[in-house]
Amino acid sequence: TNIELESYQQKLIEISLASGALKFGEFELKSGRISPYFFLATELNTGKTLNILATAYATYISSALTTGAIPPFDVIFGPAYKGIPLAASVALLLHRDYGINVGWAYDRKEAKSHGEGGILVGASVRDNRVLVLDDVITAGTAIGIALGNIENAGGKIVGVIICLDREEIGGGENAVGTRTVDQVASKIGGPVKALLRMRDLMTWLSFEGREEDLEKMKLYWERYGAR
Ligand code: OMP
Repeated sequence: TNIELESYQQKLIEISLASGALKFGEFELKSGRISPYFFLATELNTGKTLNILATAYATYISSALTTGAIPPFDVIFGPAYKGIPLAASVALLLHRDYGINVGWAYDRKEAKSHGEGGILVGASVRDNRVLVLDDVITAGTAIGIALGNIENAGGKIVGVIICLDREEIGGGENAVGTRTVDQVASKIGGPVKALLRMRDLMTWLSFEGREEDLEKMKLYWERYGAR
């Protein structure tokens, strides 16, 4: 085992590689950047792999609550679509394994014009403290939509937990040189934490002796990494 990584991190990296959720190669990102790696959380799509992913979130969250790394919250929120099963399964594990009972909620991509209406579903966020779970933050576009939806519904976002922080500088004219996660953190006035960061993947590659992949990661870091 690699002593620089927590055991849930190590497990998550290994199951992600084995299931094809984490790949090294050449990939075009939403932002247009060409990346030497890609993480696709939806490839963790069996009971076994979802268990490892959701357990990693729940383990991190319960310990971060204890240390004060994240503030207490009332509702776990998973942005559509990929965040929805995450919010549900992590809420379940927090209760089952740690006795922490919180609500869970998500947004729709399109507002419903009939029935219950509205864009948010599940536990009410109004006047509640909301912890947002998501898969990946690169340039911060995807998460921004969910944050807006929660605020419009009267929720107080107290933090964001993502699976992978690509540790890139944000996009946009005024954002040059700032870490995307820091931009999000200052917007919500709370912590943005990750189960894995790009540097953890590099630690793992180095430990495994995968020099070629590591070299490409370093080049990408030089160009887009938040130093
Ligand atoms: P931003 O909206 O630029 O922050 O990118 C985040 C989104 O990009 C995620 O919600 C994914 O849809 C996608 N993505 C990944 O899933 N994994 C990656 O490794 C990189 C990206 C990406 O395109 O940046």
